[in-house]
Amino acid sequence: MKNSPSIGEYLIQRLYAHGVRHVFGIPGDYVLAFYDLLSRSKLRIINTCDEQGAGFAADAYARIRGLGAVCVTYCVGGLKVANTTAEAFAEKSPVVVISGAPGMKEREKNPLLHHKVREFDTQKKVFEQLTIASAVLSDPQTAFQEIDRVLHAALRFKRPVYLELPRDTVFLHGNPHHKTPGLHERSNGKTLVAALAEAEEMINRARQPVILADVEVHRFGLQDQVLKLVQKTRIPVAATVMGKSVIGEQHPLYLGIYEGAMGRDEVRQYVEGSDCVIMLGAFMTDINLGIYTAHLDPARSISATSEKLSIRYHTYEEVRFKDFMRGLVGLKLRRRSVGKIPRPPMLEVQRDGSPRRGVALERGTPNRRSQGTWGSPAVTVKGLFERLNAFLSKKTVVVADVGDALFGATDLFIRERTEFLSPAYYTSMGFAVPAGVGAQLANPKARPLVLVGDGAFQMTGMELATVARYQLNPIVVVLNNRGYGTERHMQDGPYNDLWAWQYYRLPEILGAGRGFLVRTDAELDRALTEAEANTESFSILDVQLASLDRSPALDRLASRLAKRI
Ligand SMILES: Cc1ncc(C[n+]2csc(CCOP(=O)(O)OP(=O)(O)O)c2C)c(N)n1
Ligand SMILES: [Mg+2]
Repeated sequence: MKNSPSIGEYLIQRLYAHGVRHVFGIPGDYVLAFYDLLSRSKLRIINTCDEQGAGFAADAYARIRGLGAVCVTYCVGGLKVANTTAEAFAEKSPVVVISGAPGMKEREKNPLLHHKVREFDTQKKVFEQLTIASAVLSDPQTAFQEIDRVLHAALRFKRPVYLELPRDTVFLHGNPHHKTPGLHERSNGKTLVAALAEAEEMINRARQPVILADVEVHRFGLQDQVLKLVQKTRIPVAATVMGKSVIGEQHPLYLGIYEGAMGRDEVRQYVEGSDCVIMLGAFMTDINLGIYTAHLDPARSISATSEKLSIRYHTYEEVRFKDFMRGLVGLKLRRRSVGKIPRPPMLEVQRDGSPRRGVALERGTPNRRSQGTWGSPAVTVKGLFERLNAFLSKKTVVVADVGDALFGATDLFIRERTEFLSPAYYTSMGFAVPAGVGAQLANPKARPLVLVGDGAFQMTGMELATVARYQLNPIVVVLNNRGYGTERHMQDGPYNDLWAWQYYRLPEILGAGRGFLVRTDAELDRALTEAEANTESFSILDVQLASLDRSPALDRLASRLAKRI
């Protein structure tokens, strides 16, 4: 079978064909052979400090480019990406987990080899639970087919997959007669027509239709279709937290984020008062729906996802999400004259921080505007987000970690579509710094604005070393409230305290980057201006906040969660 590529080569070829250009990970002896192949291929290896960092980076990369890859050694590396793979599964991100493993010949007589947990297939069994498809590439006869099957599943379902490469099969040649199948899947034509007819009738009859755009619009690259639908019909559009930024948030028909009773009241009333909610790619999670406080009546809804299409109480089988979306845009839909829609109060903070008109981040904890060291008021969470909002540009991709970084960021106005990344549903801390690495490599034109709490930063913030190594230039804002602030508002105790790092001094250790200590509004303005000008390296802003200060959005959430514990 010499004329065919080796199993390792074929895997690399297929990843490249699907748009992957970088593979994140850390080598180990079980995967060294494949690393050698990778290093001689068109794919670039990105070495992170820790496998979890590689997993989060690959997840962010996959969200932007449509497929990402992480490559690790057996168990000690593989099990470290179990959490990031779980996140990719829960939030629909197509990450290919490639793990090295003991060779098939080494497995005979079940010896105790290093890194083995219980059985040789223990890691594979773990990943079966965390992925949509998996395979051990142990047989050269079927390996190519298995690679195609597994990658197809990642692309079809936008979920992670697992490929295990025993170290003695990497260089074996696969089936020379193998033909890579296309990815095409068709809708059932008649069902599609019937579904579109029902949708047309329902939308045209509706008094106040509204579009609710969610995560799958992003994952399936259907942002243009949603925009066309909105432009053509002038039906207002809201997004969920998971779908945040699928439509540019400055669009005149954009209502804001719908999060049930957790979000802004005007948006909730508009969506829940609608007699036809067109839910596109909607993923009904508790955070998305404001801890199940949302009231969406199926009798008044159209819901299309990659897995299911329902209109009122009817379910249509075999209709692809993409076909339905394209069909919707092509329908004869009534063009609405836009009445009064509850536009989000626009933030009009000038880049220099003044004058402020119509500031939107309403409510929140009363501003304790204590005087900072040099007469400028101390920074508050609310003030921080107002300034960040004015700071965003078309090139910014906002990457928000769990905690007030995420809650505060939901109220930001993202200029362009699809420029907001966050683990808003699975909510694993430690995402943002490594995700910033993945995001910038996936789209080198974008500059990540990484928003991260001090607790989350202590988990994976040292991936700034990876940032330095690959000469990336994110602006990292550490919301330093000396503890697990989000939890303090639900139930406080010494377990929510953190050791106070001097985050702004990390550039000294890393030998790269610029650090800023930020205590006042004036220091914040100066730091943001200088960070923006510093395109040569990363910048880290250590923003010191009062430990109980919080964003208006967290205010809304905390009061709801507190009632549930
Ligand atoms: C990996 C992980 N561990 C624990 C939690 C539970 N948790 C949710 S928010 C939070 C505190 C976050 O602290 P920090 O990053 O400092 O952000 P802050 O809430 O202070 O803004 C914790 C511990 C989690 N979501 N993820
Ligand atoms: Mg904190």
